[in-house]
Order: sequence, then C-alpha cells, then structure tokens
Amino acid sequence: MGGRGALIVLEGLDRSGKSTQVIRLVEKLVSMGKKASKMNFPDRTTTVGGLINEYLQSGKDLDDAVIHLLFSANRWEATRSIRDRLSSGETLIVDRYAYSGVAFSAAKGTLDIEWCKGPDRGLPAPDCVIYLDVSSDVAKQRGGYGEERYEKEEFQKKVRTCFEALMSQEPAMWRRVDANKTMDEVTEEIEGIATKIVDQVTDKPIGSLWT
Ligand code: T5A
Ligand code: NA
Repeated sequence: MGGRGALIVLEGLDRSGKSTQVIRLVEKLVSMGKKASKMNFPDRTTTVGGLINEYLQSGKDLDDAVIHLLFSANRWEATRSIRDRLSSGETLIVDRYAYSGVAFSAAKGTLDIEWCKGPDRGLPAPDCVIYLDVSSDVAKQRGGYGEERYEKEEFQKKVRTCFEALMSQEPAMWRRVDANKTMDEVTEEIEGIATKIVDQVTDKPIGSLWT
C-alpha cells in the first residue's frame, strides 16, 4: 500500500469510445479497492473551457494558434490538482490530453507538430497512453457524429496521421487497442493494461511531458 497514483490517458479519434471506457475503467479500479477518478479535456466548465466550447460548437472563430493555446491553458489550469491527487495516491483516468491537443491542431495543416508540442511541455507526463484505434467507417456510424467542428471524415483522417506520428515518437508510452470491437471486449483489454500500470508506478516520480 501507499505510493502515488497512476496517470493514465485515453486517446483516439472522435467516437472511438473514450468517455465510455474512462467511466468503466474508474468503476473497475474502485471495485478493486483502488482510489481512482476520471478527468477530461477539454474541461468545458472553466472560463477558458467556455471559450473552447463556443469554438467547438462552431459559434466562435479563432486563429488556429489561439485555440491551440487555449486548449493547452485548459490543461495547465488542472496541473496542480493532478500533481496533488497523484501524490495522495489517487489514480487519474484522463479522457484526452496533450496528444489530442497536438493531433487536432497539426491536422489543420497550418501548425507543425513540434510547434504544437511546445505549450504542453512540462505538464505531468502520463504513465501510459491507451490509444483507441477505430476505423473511420465504424466511428461515423456511432451516435452523435457530425455535430461539432472537427467531426468530419476527411479531417479525422488527418488527425489519425498525426496520432500515428506521435505514437512513433514515443512507442514505449503507448498501447494500441482495437476500438472497432464490442464495448465489453475493449473494456477487458483496457482493464488488463491499466491494472498493471497502477501497480508498477507507485514508487516512480511523476514525469514531465516532452522535456
Ligand atoms: N480537442 C480536444 C482539441 O482540438 N484539442 C485538445 O487539446 C483537446 C483536449 C472535443 C473536441 O476537442 C478536440 C477533439 C474533439 O474534436 P471531447 O469533448 O472529448 O473533445 O469530444 P466528445 O465529442 O465528447 O467525445 P468523442 O467524440 O471523442 O467521443 P468518445 O468519448 O471517443 O466516444 P463515446 O464513449 O462518447 O462513444 C461515442 C458513441 O459510441 C458508442 C457510445 O455508446 C456512444 O454512443 N460506443 C460504441 N458503440 C459500439 N461499440 C463500441 N465499442 C462503442 N464504444 C462506444
Ligand atoms: Na468523449
């Protein structure tokens, strides 16, 4: 017993099933007697998050660099809480993080990946990123697709290419899960990965992202 909690991030294209799986994973860890909670980015409840929400709902137009920096600021707002909670032994399961930040901004073609990584350098580093790999055909059949700014097939293909580039830069950090499978199959695979990570990190210092 004792030691810090794990920072586990779920990433993937829109409709890959991240929010569904984050909730299930937290429930599983809690049922195993672990202290665990979920977080999500963007956090639309803060002042910065409100601007992001307006932008995503296509109401507000912002320069590509400006919205990129707002998404990053929205993570920096949470860093003290993330560090404190991990240190107190709580595991955090996070629905999107800086990888979505880079992949969605770089996919626009106006900003390169290295520039996009800049503002998120120094955030608490995840212990593992679980990538829910969904095909475009499957994603677009799932509920709600097409309502927000980025939910267009051509754009999602570019986002996928950016995620692949980020994965190839840090292969040891990422675990790829086939998210075309049923919810229960995906849940089982994620639980296997996450429960091991939780047990492995207790004595490790919290890392610093991309530094
Ligand atoms: N963004 C985000 C940036 O540009 N920069 C950033 O820095 C960040 C953090 C909003 C947008 O912001 C962009 C990326 C996004 O375009 P969001 O609020 O996380 O980000 O997006 P949401 O619209 O809330 O969520 P997603 O579209 O990403 O969906 P999820 O969470 O991947 O999928 P989920 O779990 O809600 O499932 C979608 C549907 O599919 C079903 C579910 O029941 C649901 O109906 N489903 C399955 N059906 C069959 N089989 C399965 N295995 C299924 N899993 C889920
Ligand atoms: Na979601």
